Amino acid sequence: MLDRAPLQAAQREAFRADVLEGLSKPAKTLPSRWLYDDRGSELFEEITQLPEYYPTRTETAILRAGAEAIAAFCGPRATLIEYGAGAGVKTEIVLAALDNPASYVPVDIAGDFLALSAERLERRFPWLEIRAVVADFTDDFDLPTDLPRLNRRIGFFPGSTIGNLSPAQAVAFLAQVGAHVGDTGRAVVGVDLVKPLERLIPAYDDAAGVTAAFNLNLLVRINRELGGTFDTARFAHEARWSVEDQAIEMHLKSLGRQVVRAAGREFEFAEGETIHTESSRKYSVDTFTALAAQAGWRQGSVWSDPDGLFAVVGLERA
Ligand code: AVI
Repeated sequence: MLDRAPLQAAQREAFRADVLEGLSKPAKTLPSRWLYDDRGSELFEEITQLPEYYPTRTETAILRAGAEAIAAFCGPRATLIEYGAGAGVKTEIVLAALDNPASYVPVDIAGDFLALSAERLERRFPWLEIRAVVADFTDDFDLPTDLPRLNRRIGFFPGSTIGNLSPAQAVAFLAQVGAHVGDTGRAVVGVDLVKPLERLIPAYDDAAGVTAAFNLNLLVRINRELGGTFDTARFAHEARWSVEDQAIEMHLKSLGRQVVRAAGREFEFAEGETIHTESSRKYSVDTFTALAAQAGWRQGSVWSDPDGLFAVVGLERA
């Protein structure tokens, strides 16, 4: 069994540093990756099942309907590298459709989760070589050096998580995918498309309050891991549209004036002041392609749903 203690200690330190920095800014903010502790990951799973949250079911339907064409785009004997691994059903759809894939390389920071999903896939595809990599895919990291060299590599990034990165982070990430897959490689990326706010806002502020619980859980995590004194009843979840960034922003709004301790410091909140906890950028196929072009990619094929809610974009090296 791998010793995860050093990684966990480093994570805790990074969390502390981000909380101290983010809550000290004039416009308070926290990086969205901290939303995903065990409870946060469970709540996100619940979000994906909500009637208002269209992205997961729409992307899954696109992958199902386009499986053959996507497999043809990837080509035979491909090595599939999935960033943020183990989305489960989506991975299975693609792996089952690929023509005799050489190997599957899931990359995820959550080592235990990665091991579990790799085991499950091993049972489903016993003939497939699976090489799990524990890494934060938004950081620089190397793939195992002994992966098959001659096969075409495909970077697979479903889920529209690309939207949770800033444009600069997204370009850096796509450039790293390009370095991983090489000149002959390709990428398949899930992109959530711009659409009317009547559809977007409820997807991030659902009637059952699951997204609110997901957002507020960040305060619970700060209380538990960094000795915080947040009273979750004194903050409210808010989902708003930023015209400038073309993004849904999640905020935690202070319901009154208050002082909260966290990570050994005190932070003052005015009534109505917010912590910005996540941006979920929405693209058109063209604005996404323009972004990918900055990282050395050009548009290959695009698969979408009849209502144009979501796109799965196949990228080729420019
Ligand atoms: C993981 N990511 C693509 C989700 C999104 O839609 O931006 C995270 C999420 N936040 C609130 N609901 C879902």
